[in-house]
Amino acid sequence: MFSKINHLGVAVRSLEESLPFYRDSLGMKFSGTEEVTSQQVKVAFLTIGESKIELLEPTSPESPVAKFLEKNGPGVHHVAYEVEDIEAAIAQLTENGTRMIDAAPRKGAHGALIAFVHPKSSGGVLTELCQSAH
Ligand code: CMX
Repeated sequence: MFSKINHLGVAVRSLEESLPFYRDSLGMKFSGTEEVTSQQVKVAFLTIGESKIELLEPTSPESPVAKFLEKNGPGVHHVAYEVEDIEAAIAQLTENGTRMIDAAPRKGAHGALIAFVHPKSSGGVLTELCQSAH
């Protein structure tokens, strides 16, 4: 059901200030920015080999990422797993007693369908299910 890690999400105060470390110092490939209005974030994706990092900058003080930054400061925010069928993955996790933040998929960056598991149900790690657009 879970085929691989799709990306790691990193909360930042400013994409512009955070990009040079990943793009220039680590040499990751920067594939542009996108605003995800449903999540109140602006994201930048960087890739190295098959691995991706998603930098997340809040676009509103109500954004989950703004609240995270206020409490913890910048840092790793979530782990996203690739799933082939997100509805089936949500159904299976719910059946197993896992607490979902999203009972139904939402639209994420790059046209993917996403849904979050509550960190209280996943050992304190905010966990995202991600069904990539093909
Ligand atoms: N990782 C781990 N724990 C987290 C967390 C995170 N990223 N964000 C919040 N928590 C913890 C808090 O520390 C808190 O724990 P304690 O009760 O032990 O203090 C608990 O979750 C509840 O947090 P809260 O601040 O009281 O509640 P919030 O209103 O901030 O909601 C959460 C928390 C996880 C439900 C909310 O952030 C959410 O719905 N997240 C999913 C959506 C999201 O993060 N979107 C941004 C990324 C979008 C994208 O990738 O496109």
